Amino acid sequence: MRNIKSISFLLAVLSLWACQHKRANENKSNAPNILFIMTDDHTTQAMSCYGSELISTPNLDRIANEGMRFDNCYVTNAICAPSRAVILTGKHSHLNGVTDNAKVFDGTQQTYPKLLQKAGYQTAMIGKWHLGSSPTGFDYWSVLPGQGNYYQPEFIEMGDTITEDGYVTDVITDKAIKWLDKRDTQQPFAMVYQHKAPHRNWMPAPRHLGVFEDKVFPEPSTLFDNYEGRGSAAREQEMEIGNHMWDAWDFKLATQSELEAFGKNNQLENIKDAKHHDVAGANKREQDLEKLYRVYSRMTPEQQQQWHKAYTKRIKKHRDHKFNYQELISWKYQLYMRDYMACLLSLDENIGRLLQHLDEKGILDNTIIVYTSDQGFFLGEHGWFDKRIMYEQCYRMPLLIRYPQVVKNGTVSKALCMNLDFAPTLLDYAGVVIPDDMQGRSLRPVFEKDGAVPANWRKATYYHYYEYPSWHSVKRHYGMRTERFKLIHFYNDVDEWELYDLENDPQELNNVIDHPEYTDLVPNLKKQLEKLQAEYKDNSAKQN
Ligand code: SGN
Ligand code: CA
Repeated sequence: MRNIKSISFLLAVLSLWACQHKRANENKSNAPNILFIMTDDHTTQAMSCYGSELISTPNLDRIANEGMRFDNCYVTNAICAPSRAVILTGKHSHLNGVTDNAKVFDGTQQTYPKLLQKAGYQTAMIGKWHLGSSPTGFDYWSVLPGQGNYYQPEFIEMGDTITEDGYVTDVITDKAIKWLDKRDTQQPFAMVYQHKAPHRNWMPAPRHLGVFEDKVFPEPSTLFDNYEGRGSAAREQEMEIGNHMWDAWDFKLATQSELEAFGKNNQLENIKDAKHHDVAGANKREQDLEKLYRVYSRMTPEQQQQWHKAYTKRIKKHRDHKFNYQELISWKYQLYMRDYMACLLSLDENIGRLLQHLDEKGILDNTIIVYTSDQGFFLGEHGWFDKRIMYEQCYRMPLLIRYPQVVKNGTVSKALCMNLDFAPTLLDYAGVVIPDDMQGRSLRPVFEKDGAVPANWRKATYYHYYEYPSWHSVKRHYGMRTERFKLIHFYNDVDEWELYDLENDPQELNNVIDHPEYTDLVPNLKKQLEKLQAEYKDNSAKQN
């Protein structure tokens, strides 16, 4: 007995020594590892570390508590591909070429992963990419084609298309962990780990189907906004929960027999291809069912049963209850929230799983962990879903950074930041010279002041959105946000200015551009905006 005890003691000592020895050998350069986590359409209103009462996100909160939370980080162009291209290049859309989702990213241009790779980093890109061309600058890549699918997703892995069993958020994390375990531990790594969730049409993991069906989410105070006091852009958009969401696709209001009948009656070509059509008109229900059927048919029979079990109750209520117009909006808001939030549960779980893995490998603290989303999102504010318009909920990005060697834990910064700053920041800490043509700034001075705004920091962020006419009909606009004011110019088919005094009107309900008390201020702000355009070399509005 005694012998066994001393042998196990000896083994324990040996394995501890081996483990420490291995860690000491790891990553000989002092360069930190980089884990860049980005989700799609996740907004600060749905993160408990930003004060949300809609949902609890304990693993994201952990990154905030052990790092810095940025309260004023803004996107330069609030839509998927453009935001990703800005992050990779550190340059605004008009210079990197991806002004809207239809543009293809020119992968021959300079990106921060390429510069890291050149400096000896092992680089990987896993998950949602959405830039049209194949990833460049990565030793390993496995990306969703286009928007990707929630269930049994395809991946393009180093050029080959493969289909993986499972739920997309879990699969992306499995791939990330697998790559981390296989990499060469002598070199630092930079992993870009990007989720599809919680993008429309908000399909939760099988284990989270139905979890919020009995929950009532608090409504935002502007859910019934009538857009008075705003311009035509706010009135003419197509992103209202009440008018522009689809019963089957968005709210999952389709029965098992309806979906099965649809499958039997329609020989859909290439049924597993989740192509989305912009549809309207008399056969709207058919087209709505088709959209849902395409993603529903990807599920296993068991997953389909879980799906129906989860949605039966809401379908029945929707059919039996007589809603008036207002009640219908409130009801649809609840259905939207239930699925959006359920998608976040698997996201938070999986991010927790990845953090734990880094911890177990002993590399958590020498890894810079960034958490962000490609832009914010409307969760019923102004009656909307989606993004694109330069109002706070979608304009503001979540940004959490954990790197205990530099970033003091539990700190908060109000410094005005942009997604343009991510590349310079990561290069800076990797010890790589920041190229002069990158337009962002390293956040180093902010970290050095524990989040306080550095003396010579920028006074305004710059924005330019181009995708119009297109999905959701948000007009072209550019603008600027200072600590207190937001100035926006809608152009192309209109010529309208909006000014918001965020101190007096944080909900952006009153456009004060023509209010007498702001008359003196407006020309100065316009001048400041022109200066920003000159600084960023953006005269693209004049060409459109
Ligand atoms: C899809 C969605 C839109 C969404 C765009 C862009 N429609 O087209 O609602 O704005 O993606 O999103 S859907 O019916 O196909 O769900 S982005 O995040 O990729 O920019
Ligand atoms: Ca997005």
